[in-house]
Amino acid sequence: MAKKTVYKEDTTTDFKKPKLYRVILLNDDYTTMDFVVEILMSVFHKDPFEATQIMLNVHQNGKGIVGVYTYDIAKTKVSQVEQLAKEREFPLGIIMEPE
Ligand code: TYC
Repeated sequence: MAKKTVYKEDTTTDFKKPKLYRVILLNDDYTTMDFVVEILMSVFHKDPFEATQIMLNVHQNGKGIVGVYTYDIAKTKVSQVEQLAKEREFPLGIIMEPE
C-alpha cells in the first residue's frame, strides 16, 4: 500500500498578533479640566467617571496612559485630539509609544 504524506499546518505563524501602542496624555497648566474630560469621552469612549479619573491622574502625575491600541487606531485618536485642541487653542499634548 502507498504511504500517505501528511502535511502539518504551521500553527505558529498562522496568526500574527499586531503591535500595540500606548496613547499617553500630557499635563499642562492651560487646558481646562472640562475639555480633557470631553476629549476622553468623545474620542476614547470613556464614561464620565473614568474620564474624570484619567484626567485627574494626568493632572497630578504629569502624564498618564489613556489606552492601548493598534497603530492605525492610536494614530487616528492622537490626530483627532491634536485637531480638537488646536481648534480650541489649548496646548494639550498627546503622544503614542510602542508597548
Ligand atoms: N492641569 C490642567 C488644569 O489645571 C488640567 C489638565 C489635565 C490639563 C490633564 C491637561 O492632560 C491634561 N487646568
